Formats: sequence, structure tokens, C-alpha cells
Amino acid sequence: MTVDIDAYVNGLLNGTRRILAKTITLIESSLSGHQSSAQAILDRLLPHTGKAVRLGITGVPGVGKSSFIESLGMLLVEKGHRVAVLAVDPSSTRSGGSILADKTRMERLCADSRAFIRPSPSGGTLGGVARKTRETMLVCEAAGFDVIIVETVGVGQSETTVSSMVDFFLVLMLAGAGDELQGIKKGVLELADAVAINKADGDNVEKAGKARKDYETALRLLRPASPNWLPPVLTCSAMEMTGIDDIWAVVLKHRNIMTTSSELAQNRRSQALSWMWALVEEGLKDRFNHHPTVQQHLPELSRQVENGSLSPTAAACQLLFFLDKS
Ligand SMILES: Nc1nc2c(ncn2[C@@H]2O[C@H](COP(=O)(O)OP(=O)(O)OP(=O)(O)O)[C@@H](O)[C@H]2O)c(=O)[nH]1
Ligand SMILES: [Mg+2]
Repeated sequence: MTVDIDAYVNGLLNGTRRILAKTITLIESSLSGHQSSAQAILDRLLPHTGKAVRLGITGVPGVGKSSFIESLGMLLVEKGHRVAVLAVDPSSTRSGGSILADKTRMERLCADSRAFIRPSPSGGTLGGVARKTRETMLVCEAAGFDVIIVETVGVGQSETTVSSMVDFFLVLMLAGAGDELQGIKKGVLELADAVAINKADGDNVEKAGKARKDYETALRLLRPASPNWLPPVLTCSAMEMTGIDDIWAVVLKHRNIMTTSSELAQNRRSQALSWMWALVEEGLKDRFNHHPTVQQHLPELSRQVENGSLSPTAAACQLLFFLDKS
């Protein structure tokens, strides 16, 4: 298949949904021909990217991420925004079944032409999934989406990865779900630009208020990432659509402050550089693992290191030397 790059680029810049979906398919494809077409398209799109608000959302399964994104997304499209919802979920916990569940939780947003929802690319390492989502984010920006929401479930390193591709990272929590900080990794709070206690409705309102105070205390003990921003704690109900507007106001306030202090631009620059280094590392590892001479000698060298007849340093030197002789 030859890909007409010009047709893709023009279609995307005109916001043609069919082309958007086809481009993401190229990005997600493992065929090298598709990959190089995707890269050629991305290069051309780059000048048209970067204007969106990039918002990351995390929280344990069942906290209400999908419901929250439905409520926030509808509020935003009604304000005139165009919203793309992407996901980073390298685990296999959420295959076909729950994408369906998401369709029922995000029914209105799914059906709205001002929104675009794309489930997590499936399969592969976190690095691979993240690369595809980042590139998809850029394509969505070029296609005119001005708010990009990237969702992730709180497993493994995926929160750190998502926080490194967004401008604002929102952590959703529940009130009184057992032990106070829900056994959440403290690391997640360190990434948060705001915490929202969801399901603050019905009998739960009081508990949510208390949890809010607890999290405020917990956050005060952490050193903030920016001297200009103390992550606030809010309460909301995705179901009753309360508190959602306030959260969006916080996102915009953060953006104003970060723009004025130039931290937004600085942050994006360092994100781009770390992305480059992540790709270099991944590429080097890949090249190493697939190098025929390395493959040929690796078992014997490993054996020698294991039985102590060769030092790890000497073995590593030899293996890396093979790379130069490609
Ligand atoms: N009372 C109440 N229930 C809510 C609220 N938000 C979500 N729920 C319910 O909580 C359950 C889980 O909501 P989801 O939106 O699917 O949660 P999620 O975080 O996307 O879950 P995963 O996709 O499994 O990670 C559903 O039964 C929702 O109806 C809320 O604000 N209040
Ligand atoms: Mg969900």
C-alpha cells in the first residue's frame, strides 16, 4: 500500500475524522512501511501541534474516570471546545469488554461529533503504548482538537509516563475507601497538579469533605513541583455533574500561571527531550537484541559470566563491541 502523504496531511488539517482514524491506524501499525508513512505525516503536522490543553487523568479502577471524562467532556464541548480522549493502558486487564463498558459510561461523548474517543493502543510495552499515544495526541492537535484528555489506570509506571506527556495531571480519589490514603503509592500524589475526590454525592458528601482535608494535609508534606503552584484538593460528582466546572477552572488557572512563568513552555521542552532519550534507549536496546553477532555470542558469554570465568565488565565490552561491527 502506498500512502498519499499530502492527502493525509490535508485531510487532517481539515479535521476529517476518517483520515484521523486512518492516521492513528498507521501510527499503531507495526509494519515498517506504515511506520515510515506515519513519521512522514507527523513531520509535516508538527508545526500545527502544541496548542491544546493536555490533561492527564488517573485513578484506581472504579473511581469514576470514564464517568468523569464523560461529564467534563460534555461540559467542554458545550463551551465550544473540541475534545479528544486517549488512553495509556499497557495491561491486558481491559480488553474488548471494558471498552464496551466505556462506551456506555461515555455514551453522550462517544456520540458527539465535537469529541473523539480512542481506546489505548493494545499490546506491547509501556514505552511502545506511550509512543503511540503521544503521536496520536499530536495528530489530534493538528486535526483541531484543543483539549486532549489522556486517561490511565493506576498500575505500574503508567502514571509517570502519562504525567510526562501532559500539562496538567489530575488524580481522582475516593473518600473513605478503607485505609486513609487507599494504599496509593505516595508517588502518585507527587505527580498530581490537583486531586479530586469523586462521588461526593448523596451520603458520601461529608466523607468526601473529610477526605479532602486529609489529602490537603498529605499534599502539604510534599515539595511542590513548581514554586508557583500548590496542588489543590477538590470534591466532585461525575454522576451529578457537580464540581466539574470548578476543576476545569483550576486547570485554566494553572495554565495561566504556568504560561506567565514560562514553565509551560519549559516543561514541554523537557518533555520533548526526555521523549527523544526514551526513544533512543528503546532503539538501542532493540538494535542490541536483534544484532546477529550479539545473538550468536550471548548464550556463551552469559554462561561464562555465570560460572565466573569472565567478568561482567569484559562480557559487556565484548557485546557492545559487536554493535560497532554491524
Ligand atoms: N455515586 C456516584 N457513582 C459514580 C460517580 N462516578 C462514577 N460512579 C459509578 O462508579 C462506577 C465506576 O465508574 P467508571 O466511570 O466506570 O470508573 P472508572 O474509573 O472508569 O473504572 P475503570 O474503567 O474500571 O478503571 C460506575 O458504576 C459509575 O456509575 C459519582 O460521581 N457518584
Ligand atoms: Mg473507565
